[in-house]
Amino acid sequence: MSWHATVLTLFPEMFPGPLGLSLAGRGLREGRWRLEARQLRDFATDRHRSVDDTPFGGGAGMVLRPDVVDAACADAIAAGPDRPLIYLTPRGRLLDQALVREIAAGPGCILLCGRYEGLDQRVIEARAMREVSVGDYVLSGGEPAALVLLDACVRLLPGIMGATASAEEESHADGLLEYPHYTRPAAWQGRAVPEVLLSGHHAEVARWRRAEAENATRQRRPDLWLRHHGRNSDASLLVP
Ligand code: 6GU
Repeated sequence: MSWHATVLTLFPEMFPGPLGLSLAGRGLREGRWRLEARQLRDFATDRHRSVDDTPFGGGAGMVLRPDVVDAACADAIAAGPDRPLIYLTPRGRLLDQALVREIAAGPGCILLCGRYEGLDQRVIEARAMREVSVGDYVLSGGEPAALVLLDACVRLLPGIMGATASAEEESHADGLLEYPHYTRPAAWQGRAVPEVLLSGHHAEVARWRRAEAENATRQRRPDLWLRHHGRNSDASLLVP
């Protein structure tokens, strides 16, 4: 059985979207992973097919009904059990490469995309949903976040990256930002490629790249740098 993603959404037309192209799209057509987008409205029970209602306590916007969402969850769980049920919300834990690895290593996932002001808290608790955010900014719905999470997972699945260098050689895999890249021409608009890259000295190239990755991480992402050092060095090296 291949890695199986079910997306619960009011906009199933957004899927597979960009995941139907490039490496993920090829993987999908080759059956290396499976994607189902289910219309939440199909689980409404009234004749108006309503999925949302006004918030208790007042305020702007609408809230997704727990009964409708619960029925959609039950259906997805029946179609493929043992998958984590993830609610995409800016209130969630920030997605990082460690969580991506964990989800990619399992049987797949069920992704619930929020819209409107939110989702009734009781169904989040009743279904023990994991709440995940893709960053500290606000999207109009969880769908782009679901596409981000799926892209990050799918590229780690066996056979997706093919001959492309190992997925885990890249940015964030070792907790560092990537080193800068160069290709031909060797001189362009008066800018030269760093000498060491033309030298053919593989060990020196590797040393240069490592230093560039570390410098970029220290300067651009001190948060990542601290965590990287916590994991990779002894405490005395934390002193600058
Ligand atoms: Cl998962 N959803 C929405 N609506 N906005 C977000 C997000 C998710 N992650 C960051 N911003």
